Amino acid sequence: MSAAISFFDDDARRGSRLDSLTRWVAETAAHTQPDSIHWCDGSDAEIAALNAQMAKDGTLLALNGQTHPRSWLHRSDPSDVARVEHLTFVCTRDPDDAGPNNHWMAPAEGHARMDALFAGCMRGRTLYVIPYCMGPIDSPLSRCGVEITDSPYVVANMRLMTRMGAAALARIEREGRFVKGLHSTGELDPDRRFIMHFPEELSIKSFGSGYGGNALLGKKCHALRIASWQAREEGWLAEHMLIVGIQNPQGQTHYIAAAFPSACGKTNLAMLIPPESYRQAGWKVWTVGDDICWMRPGADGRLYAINPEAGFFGVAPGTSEKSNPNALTTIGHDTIFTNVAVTDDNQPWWEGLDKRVPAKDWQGRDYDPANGPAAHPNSRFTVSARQCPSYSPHAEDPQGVPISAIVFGGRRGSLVPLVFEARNWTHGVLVGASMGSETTAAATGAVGVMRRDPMAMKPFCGYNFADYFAHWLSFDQAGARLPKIFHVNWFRKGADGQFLWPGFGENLRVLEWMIQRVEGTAEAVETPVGRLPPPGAIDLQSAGVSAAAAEELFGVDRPGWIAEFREIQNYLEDYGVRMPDPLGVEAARILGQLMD
Ligand code: OXD
Ligand code: MN
Repeated sequence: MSAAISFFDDDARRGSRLDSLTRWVAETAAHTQPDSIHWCDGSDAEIAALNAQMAKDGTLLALNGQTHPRSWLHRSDPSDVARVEHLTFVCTRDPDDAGPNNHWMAPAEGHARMDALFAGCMRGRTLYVIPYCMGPIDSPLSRCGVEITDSPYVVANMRLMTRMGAAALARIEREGRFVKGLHSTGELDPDRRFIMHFPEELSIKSFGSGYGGNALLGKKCHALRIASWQAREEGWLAEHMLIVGIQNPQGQTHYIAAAFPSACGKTNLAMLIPPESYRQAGWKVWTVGDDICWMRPGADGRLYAINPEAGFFGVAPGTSEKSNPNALTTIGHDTIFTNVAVTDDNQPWWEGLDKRVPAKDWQGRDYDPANGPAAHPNSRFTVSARQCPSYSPHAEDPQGVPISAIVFGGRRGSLVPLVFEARNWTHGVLVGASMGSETTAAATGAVGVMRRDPMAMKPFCGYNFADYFAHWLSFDQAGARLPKIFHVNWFRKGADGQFLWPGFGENLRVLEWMIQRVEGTAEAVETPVGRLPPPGAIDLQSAGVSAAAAEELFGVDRPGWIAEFREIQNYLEDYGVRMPDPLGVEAARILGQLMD
């Protein structure tokens, strides 16, 4: 399938708006020395040939074709299973533009380091050129990019995760502007691994990893880090949020955008199945996206959102008939599984799926519990969003869907109530900016450590958080009809270490209260930290929550919150003069009320 440098020979392309693309590809090829170049058109024939090649060389292992038609297992290098935040850099001329929330390197140094790694790295390999569009191909909110990679696994994943191929190339030709992403798996050596972003040049260089978040450059690198920069320049928001439509029995749908750190249930919430009584009453849930949301004010002052992705790169462990039946149906065919275990009849398996005992673990060893979990805790599935039974009929609307509510949520074992509403936009921005969460397996490093993860963007904001919060505040303008902002905590634990809230489908009870607040039909109780649902506003009994648990879930522990707000103040102050004053003023106001 390789060969074909024909694109360069095509005189029709010369002098077109693709000139800069063809020049970049030629320069990259001269530098990386691939054996051949392949321009991806996104066709069925192309992916069939690529899959056959990967099956032959062992990159992909065919799964049970009866139970999982056209699905594959990929086992990554055991040292390459998650995002590497300590090796991820934002390279801006002024270090303050990257901010204390990013690792920084001067652009010239970043390029020099990366260029040294890339020199000759594609010898013996094919260089793939992947033109892609983040967002519906005909949406004015979408943005295009081109990834150059030497990994066919990346090509196969990008085909599921983005609108990739001929149509994207045509849009790039029309617009002339695109994000440049250069990727090589290199030798998969953790000591020769870097993910560098150059937002001022709209470019990315990633070397030494084949893991999704490091290698599928359309996702975290483009759609969050570079896009957040582009969004500030152009007046929109690029966020680490799912988008879900909640249809009430009257047939009205409210769209909610919700930010949670990685591996905190975004996919589950995006595909929620209503509790039985809600289903009978006529509630429906529609999935627009499970990870990334691009939002822009529309002519009517509301925020309109698209999901820039075309697929799901979801965490497998914990996905089951109970937790997320929609996801299980979605991944029933045409799916790439990465680092899951397999059963003796070659079906994909992970912890939390069911009671079967796997035959091989994620490294292909005979399963032995002494070696740890059978599936890697950050094992993933990659699948087209169109296979999702709850995929919204409006998910591909070019103008996006109007957002009624924004939800921020962290993984907090204590203190933070199940839900509260922010008083206004500024308070809501503070709620997002001060979000804390316990770390998960989605990134390398310790798991379960509480850290500030503002708007769930700590690993993903491509510029200084202080400027980012100022950008968020700037949306509060005359004529704006902004969504209400809420905070949730599905992960609160009791003294016995057990979760107090059942989560999953039951979360709809909380979303219902939010929607009623948006519609002006539900009450709320004012507290210093925000507005809480009054007793009885959420049917906790039907969710199986005891009165004692309810008291904990909605309690406001003043000494605990005073300590929390002191920490928040210190956190904001760490950003120095760039931190917008309204957030400090709001935090001081709340602290004052807590101490009254
Ligand atoms: C992801 C992540 O892959 O956040 O979505 O790590
Ligand atoms: Mn994510």
